[in-house]
Amino acid sequence: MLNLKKTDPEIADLLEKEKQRQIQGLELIASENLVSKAVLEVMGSIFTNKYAEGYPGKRYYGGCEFYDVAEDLARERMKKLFGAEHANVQPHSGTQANMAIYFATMECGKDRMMSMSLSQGGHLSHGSPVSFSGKMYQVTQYGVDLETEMLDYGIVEELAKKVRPRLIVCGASAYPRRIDFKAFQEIADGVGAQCMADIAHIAGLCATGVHETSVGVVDFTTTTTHKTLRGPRGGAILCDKEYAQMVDKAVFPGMQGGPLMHTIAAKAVCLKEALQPSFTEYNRQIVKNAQKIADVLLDAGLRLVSGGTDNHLLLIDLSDRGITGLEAEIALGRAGITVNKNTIPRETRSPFVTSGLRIGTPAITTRGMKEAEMEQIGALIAQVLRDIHDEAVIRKVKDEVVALASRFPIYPELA
Ligand code: DSN
Repeated sequence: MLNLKKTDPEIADLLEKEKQRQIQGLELIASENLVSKAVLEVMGSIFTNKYAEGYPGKRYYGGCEFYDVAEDLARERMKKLFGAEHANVQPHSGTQANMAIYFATMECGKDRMMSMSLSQGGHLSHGSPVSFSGKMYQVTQYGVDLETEMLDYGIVEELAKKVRPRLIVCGASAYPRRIDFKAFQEIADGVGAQCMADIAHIAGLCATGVHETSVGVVDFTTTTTHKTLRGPRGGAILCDKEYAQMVDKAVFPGMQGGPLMHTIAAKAVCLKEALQPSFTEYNRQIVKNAQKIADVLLDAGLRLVSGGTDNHLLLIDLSDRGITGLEAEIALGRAGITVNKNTIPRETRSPFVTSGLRIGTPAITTRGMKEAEMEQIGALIAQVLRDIHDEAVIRKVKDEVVALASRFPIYPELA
């Protein structure tokens, strides 16, 4: 970073501090991961210098010959990884991938959609009133069954029959259980709707068969590339050939201008990594790790939403502990454990305060941690949550976190 240090010492200093935070801490935010050095290299490369509006072979700028190859590689690898007929790798983010499908399938200001509510596990871009999606479409939301805290497909079907939406969205940001994509498509078919699955959180699990895939099952699949797929921050869309043209048109020129070609090239790299057999083992371990932390927390007397997890994340319900998600997030953060506060079913607090904590294992699994380390991490979380004001415990946990993290370097040469 010699040039950066000379040009902008303030940013260089922040980068150094953030490097130390990542090296010394435990990243348990369910939507985050640690990319490979190869992905980092492409993200910081001269591919960032170019405009390439359009698609491979049909660009609105000259000089795109190498970008065409890079984007084709990303598309082909995406199709291969998911067994999809068509892939669009241009969306800048998961939200923009979702937006493209809304543009492709619904008339703005008129059409109805159905989706999971944010407070019960859905995503902001699935029709929350504060997002473009809630402002541009008529949205009806389903939640989980409040007893089981799991999806009840009968309730979703009843609602769909009443609402008669054009699009049913499934997929979630804070749902620890399996999602039955086939059931969602059948419900959509039954009411003449189309179905979109946002698999951003579980994309790696779906690609490797650790969770049933939505690709080839529902009409449209959207994802991010930076969560369990372990790539650069960005989005992508998968669908059958019959929808290829409408999806591509909705992304460009419908919703975006120039694609971020350094990101698309980095997507190609992460997808090549994801096509290796070790990626399946990695995703299996993510789930084993989440289940191990869940067991430790349950043994420590904490309540988990739905009682456990089938995927990469778990939600702790703190409502009987006399502390909020916000307070718990801050206390754990001071101990070097990064998590995020999260709403839970039957939430009574605001999304900025919350009664829950979301914990995920993709990043610590990337570091090579397994069940033994999960035992330790679960115990450390439980110790902090027992009394978030106990400074001696926070200091002791922080020391243990730093020691544990140092045994599993993220980029060994940076340590
Ligand atoms: N907001 C992200 C998450 O943390 O789940 C998803 O986009």
